[in-house]
Amino acid sequence: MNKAKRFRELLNGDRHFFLMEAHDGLSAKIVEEAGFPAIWASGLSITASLGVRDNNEISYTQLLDVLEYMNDAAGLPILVDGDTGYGNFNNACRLLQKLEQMGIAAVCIEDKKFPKTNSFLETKLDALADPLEFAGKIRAMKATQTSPDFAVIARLESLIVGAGVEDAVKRAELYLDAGADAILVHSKRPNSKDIDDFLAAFTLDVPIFIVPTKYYTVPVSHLIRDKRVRGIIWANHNVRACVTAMQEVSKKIYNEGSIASVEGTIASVSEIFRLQKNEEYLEMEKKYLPLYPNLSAAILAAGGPGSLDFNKPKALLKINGKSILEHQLDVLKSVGISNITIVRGYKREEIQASDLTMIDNHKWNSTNAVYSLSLVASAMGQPYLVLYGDVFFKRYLLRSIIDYAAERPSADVILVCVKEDYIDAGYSLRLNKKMDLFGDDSELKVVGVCADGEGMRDGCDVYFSGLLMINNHLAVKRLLRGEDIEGLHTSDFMRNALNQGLTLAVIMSSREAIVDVNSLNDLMKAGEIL
Ligand code: SPV
Ligand code: MG
Repeated sequence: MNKAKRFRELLNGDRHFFLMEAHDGLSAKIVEEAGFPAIWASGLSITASLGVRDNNEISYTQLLDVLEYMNDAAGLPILVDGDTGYGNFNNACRLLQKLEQMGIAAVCIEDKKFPKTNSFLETKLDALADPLEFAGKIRAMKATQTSPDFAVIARLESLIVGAGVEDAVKRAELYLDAGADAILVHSKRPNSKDIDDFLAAFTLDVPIFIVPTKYYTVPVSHLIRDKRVRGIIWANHNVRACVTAMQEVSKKIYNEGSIASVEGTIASVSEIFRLQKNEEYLEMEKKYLPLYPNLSAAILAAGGPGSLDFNKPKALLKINGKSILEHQLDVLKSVGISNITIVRGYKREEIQASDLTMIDNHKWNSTNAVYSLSLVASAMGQPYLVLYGDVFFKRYLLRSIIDYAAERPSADVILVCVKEDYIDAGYSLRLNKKMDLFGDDSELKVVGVCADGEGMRDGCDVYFSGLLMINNHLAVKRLLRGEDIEGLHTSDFMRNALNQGLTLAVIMSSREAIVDVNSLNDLMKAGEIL
């Protein structure tokens, strides 16, 4: 439901409601969080917060600028203090058009001459607008609005300038006849006599707004005895609260030459971030910002279908309608990685992509993934990710491994590992320490490579998943230059790396986040990861 409609429902409801003053985006949001159903965009407060007088010193476009922030920051309908409409009927119509376009719910205009003065400073009888001219302004505004719900509220200043209740009633009737949706009757007395007298003399059954700034001691229960009293405006209390708080804190900091004693008495910086919806930004960043545009990745997709009864490279195996390779490319591209190399082998002509680099492993039938990796390594001039062609994983794992690599340049290679030997790889990796109960994997590294069943130590052995990051690309390039490279398995590569003094850091993942597809069962698991 749009804001004008929501305001219209409040107006037509059978209960009074409170409008709280706001003067900028932040205060509008605070009013909303406090629970109010609507906002009063006070002219006094907005001008004060801008450091000028409430004498039409700002233009209507400057008012619109402030309102745009307020309307964006809060989901509440806003009743705008439109002063006298910023000129004659024509200016008031232009104001209304712009407010409506912006999604503002309602405007209140007061029957004074332009330029106006704040009601609590006004004493001159001739400050009042000609009633017929003001009625014409309302008629023009109501004829201008395009939605039926936008509300125009006519504000009576008769009691402010001492023109009396009779004048106020006559004007109210005129303005309602011109199409006003409600009346605001203003008073600066410290008691409710003006309001009580007006309500007694005025007989039409329309919604009435009041502003009890000066008669704040009168209980609300008294003010709402007349069921027509619909909107009660707390008109300036947020700007006044700000002034007191800012004066106190500025004085204290100045006097003490320190901020130490005020910290803890004022909103925390994180509260400011919360009000600014920083969380929302972080979520959007995750979705839309290319995080790692300069990073490269290699996909080792030379292998055949393995034990799976399938006549294509395993990377082309489909999960939920898309091949493993397509899923891998999607996830890489979603974090901004577009510099991607694919090592092809078995049925290499079936793997095509014009925007990616292809390297062919012609010896795919007699070599292992390490040989494919060596072909990539010789071409790489910076750190890079490596995805075995059959590994399937959640996107956050990429971020974990990349961020880990950036934070720890001393980690030469980073391996994503799992606790379970579901891969049946024939080897396990022995870690420097036992995983604790909470899975803290900071500073985990490989200290040995064990053949299967070779004296497993409880909690110290893990399995490589098929996702790794080569952080020290130069050292790995050297390591993969050996003559025996064609016969090496992944476990040999790791042993050699340890022998050369490289650090193989480990990030642990659960099986719910990464699957190496070797069987139909794995295929089903991979489908669940999506
Ligand atoms: C305002 O809040 O700007 C008002 C109400 O117009 S008053 O200040 O009481 O005139
Ligand atoms: Mg005002």
